[in-house]
Amino acid sequence: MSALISIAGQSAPDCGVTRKNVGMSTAVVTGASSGIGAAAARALAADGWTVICAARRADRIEALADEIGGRAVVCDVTSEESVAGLAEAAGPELDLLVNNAGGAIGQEPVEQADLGAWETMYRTNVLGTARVTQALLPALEAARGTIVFVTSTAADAAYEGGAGYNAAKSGERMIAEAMRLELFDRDVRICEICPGMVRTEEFSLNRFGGDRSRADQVYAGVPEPLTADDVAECVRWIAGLPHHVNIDRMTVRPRAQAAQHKVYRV
Ligand code: 8X3
Repeated sequence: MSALISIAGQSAPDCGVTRKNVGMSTAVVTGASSGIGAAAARALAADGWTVICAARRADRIEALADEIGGRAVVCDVTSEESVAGLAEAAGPELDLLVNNAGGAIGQEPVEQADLGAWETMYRTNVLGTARVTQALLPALEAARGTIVFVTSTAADAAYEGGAGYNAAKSGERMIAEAMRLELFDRDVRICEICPGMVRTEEFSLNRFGGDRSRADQVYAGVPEPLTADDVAECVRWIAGLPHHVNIDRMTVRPRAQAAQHKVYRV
């Protein structure tokens, strides 16, 4: 007989899907020092995961790990040595990898773009993600694990000034897409969450070199941009699904963003 849950005083049958029992399961979240990464670490910990919080800023991830009962591993995804240390810390079995490290730098048209910034975006979003994934794959396979790639709607369509970031996020998406094919007969879920406009403490500030007013303009008048917690909820939901359920790609935008360029502002 199916269990009953109560919604606003009414009883409704549950959906019949049994979420994973995550007791004793371990997750690595990269880019966990702020924004979506930190929020994902909190959401997973609240669901019972032991979370290894990985990022460059030791003070931030140590505070987060203390708060959620997880572990902090200082890791720079652009460094082989650093990522090898993360793999060692994760151990021989790992249930979940959330590839979140990365970000955007600049928003100049191609004509004027700083190609050094493009290199940095490629090194973090694409090569960093590939490096971490390579290093942790044996442990993920040993545990029948899941990889969640946090990409962006910037991988869906180009926009003015977006080319460098569009290319980096598209590159990251292709890692997920290729791996899902390459591993079709191996027991690792390959999932992607593709967020649209998310207002976090640092994303736009980093993009515009610390220029607060430019960063604020991105969200000006938008009734409710997504928050890091909104995206973290998607991570948590995917991670807890039964292992045979693979969410290939989940696109999540604020209600006010009907498409990349079509944003309702008051
Ligand atoms: C962020 C989305 O629209 O700034 O990943 O490219 S956007």
